[in-house]
Amino acid sequence: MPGLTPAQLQRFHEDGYVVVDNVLDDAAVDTLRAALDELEARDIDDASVIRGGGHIVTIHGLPLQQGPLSQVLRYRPVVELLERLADAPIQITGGVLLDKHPEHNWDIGWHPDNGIYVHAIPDGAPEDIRGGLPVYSTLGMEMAGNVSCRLALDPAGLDSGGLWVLPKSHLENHGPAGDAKTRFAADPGVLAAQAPGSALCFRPLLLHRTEKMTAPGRRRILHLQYGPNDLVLPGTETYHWPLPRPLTAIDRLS
Ligand SMILES: O=C(O)CCC(=O)C(=O)O
Repeated sequence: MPGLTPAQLQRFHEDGYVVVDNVLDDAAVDTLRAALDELEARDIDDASVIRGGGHIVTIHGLPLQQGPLSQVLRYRPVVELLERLADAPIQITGGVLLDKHPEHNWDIGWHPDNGIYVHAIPDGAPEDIRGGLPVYSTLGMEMAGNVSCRLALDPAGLDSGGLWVLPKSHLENHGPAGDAKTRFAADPGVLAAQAPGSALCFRPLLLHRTEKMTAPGRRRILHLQYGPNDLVLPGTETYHWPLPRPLTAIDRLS
């Protein structure tokens, strides 16, 4: 596994994010791109697969897919990196593909990812279904120990819709107030540029934003979500993904 240096680990803990290069080698990136091409070519009726501009734009519930698209969540180089960052045995809490391209382009202002796929929405919480899956938006620091991992299959940088982050903003949950977009509008933050095969790992409560891509091509990101295996949510449980808990690693994408 490409090493995570002590400086990178420290940066992750202090700033709430780190970019690690070459987590996936070229062969693994090609396998994942081919799996997406194959899924795109199939005419399937799946509420979690959202199409637009002739492409699959979003897949919610990657752990429910067959083959490499779900195996990548258990792929050893990814799992070993995530266990080091979480400093604990981990569970999968979600997985989404985001394919930004000129025909289906978007920008989003500052926000945290304080939502998590759950088995059932707790009593009194708003109904929130994404790609057919229930999501609970946490109000406190329940997700402080979680780690998201954005694996890039294409460049994700300045002109290709990369992610901008606000270092150290993960120390509180800015979600419930819902005003992060205007409150931090004057701060451009830091671009966490990615090369194909790299992983941008960050605390989901870290404020992040994205701009439209202006370059030609696509920006495919596998946004994998993990939490400590002993994560506790008020009045509910994490979604029951069909993967081992705590998560065990596999050595091949096939
Ligand atoms: O990938 C992007 O362009 C933005 C994604 C994002 O903001 C999110 O996943 O919360």
